[in-house]
Amino acid sequence: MVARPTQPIAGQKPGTSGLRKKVKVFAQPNYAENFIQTVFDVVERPENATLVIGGDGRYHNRTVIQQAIRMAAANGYARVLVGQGGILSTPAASNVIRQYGASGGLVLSASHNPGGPDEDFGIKYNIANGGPAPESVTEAIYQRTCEITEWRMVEADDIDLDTIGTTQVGGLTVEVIDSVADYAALMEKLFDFDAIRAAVAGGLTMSFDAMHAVTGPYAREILEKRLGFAEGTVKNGVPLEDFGGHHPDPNAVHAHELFETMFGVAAPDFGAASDGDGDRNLIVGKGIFVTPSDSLAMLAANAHLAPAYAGGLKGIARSMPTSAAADRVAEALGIPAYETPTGWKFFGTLLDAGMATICGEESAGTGSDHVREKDGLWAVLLWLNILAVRKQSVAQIAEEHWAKFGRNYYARHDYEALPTEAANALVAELTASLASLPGQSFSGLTVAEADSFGYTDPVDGSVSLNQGLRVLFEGGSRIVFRLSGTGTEGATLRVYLERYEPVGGDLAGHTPDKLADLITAADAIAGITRHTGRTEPTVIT
Ligand code: VG1
Ligand code: CO
Repeated sequence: MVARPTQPIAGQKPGTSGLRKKVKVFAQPNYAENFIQTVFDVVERPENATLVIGGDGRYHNRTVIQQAIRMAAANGYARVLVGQGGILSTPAASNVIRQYGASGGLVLSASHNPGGPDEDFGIKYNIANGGPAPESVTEAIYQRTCEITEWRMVEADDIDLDTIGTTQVGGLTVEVIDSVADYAALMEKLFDFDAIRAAVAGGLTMSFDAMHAVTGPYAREILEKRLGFAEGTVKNGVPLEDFGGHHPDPNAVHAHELFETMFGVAAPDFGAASDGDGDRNLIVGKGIFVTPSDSLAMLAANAHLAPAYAGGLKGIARSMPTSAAADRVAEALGIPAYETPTGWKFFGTLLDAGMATICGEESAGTGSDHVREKDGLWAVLLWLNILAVRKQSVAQIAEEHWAKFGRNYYARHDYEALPTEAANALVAELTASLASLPGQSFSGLTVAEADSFGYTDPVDGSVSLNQGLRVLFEGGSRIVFRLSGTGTEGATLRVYLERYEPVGGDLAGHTPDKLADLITAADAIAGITRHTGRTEPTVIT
């Protein structure tokens, strides 16, 4: 064992989902090592603990995995489970942690951020329940990064990550495991694969864009091999270190080919995509985009059609900026609805306590109590299970849903790569004006309430303040403003726009038209152009 002296490195504070920085930052001497040592220093683990390691295959993944193995060997772990080729999707890593009783896992990913030598890398720690470390743990990690004086490793060669099998690294047993097998087996337990296979045999077609990211091998195995979709159903199925030069972010901008397919003449019945680390899902039917907030509501309303959820749901949880569509389903089902801050880490306590079964975020994240992460392919398979049982199109299912519950027109406008000072000034000024907003009107909309969202976890009582600024209008429309916690360049302002159209109203409208007054109001309320000089968002999702 060798101990390497080091010094604290500023800025190693985990954000919404782990520590994300440019590869060039991570590749600096001691950068990844300091962070990993810090994790090993502060997290709870028994003697002889098992650690799971895997990533989304992006550039720098293998380097950090080899170093993490040498460090785990010097830090008292008994066993490391690592995905073959260094690959584990985020939901698969969550499953492996749970299934093998690991004390936690290192998930190496910057998710939907681009990859490559000049792009992004990330490290996230998940705890023994398989979920992202809660704020108490990430805060302890951060404090420790400010005090660290040495990190430890054993002197050992790189192991062969590509061959399944067991290697000794000092006293540590390293097992390279199949990245896909356990996850695919879990999916077979949750869903009615026979029904989906029958639908495929009967002509159901789909297109899945893996975006050259981690879901390629999972989607090929499950969709093409086990469910019988035609070869070629999975597009961009080979994980690449730079995702083919694209952003592995499943939205209309970065997955535009899928949109063109699904809105084209030869569209298959169902279209989907996932992100860099496989925890997000994009759902597009023939000629219809399903917003993630609507998808959450529709999945919750139909989940009983899949075997794992046939007994009903215990509750539905959504992040605060996610539309209230899921709340209406919860109300109809007579189960509780929870509203949490942004980020999957806030769902863990509710899932562990059996208070919620299905959770979702407007950012294309949906999942259930089968793991403790959002799960892109899980959402795709639940949709397929529902399509197979209901024998209707996505459009029919959506229309019937809106006819029953009303429709929450919804969009998110992102202003990316803003100067940090401008974004902070906008937030500070808006925060100061919140108290004066109620009663004022903007583009014909009157503010009913305005606040800064704070959350008290109903299970452990922990409090998280300043989780987004909410402006609620009379009649149920809403604008939320918050700054992203996952970016690596400047600041990103997210503006979430929502308007509720009740049953009997205009349910077949065009979203931009329906939100036009809110878009104008957002600028009037927050001074977006005044602070940032921007007149248009960079991305609309
Ligand atoms: C974004 C999303 C949030 C999601 C997070 C991690 O965070 O808004 O809903 O949980 O990314 O997703 P932020 O702070 O940038 O808004 V992933 O798939 O990038 O790990
Ligand atoms: Co992700």
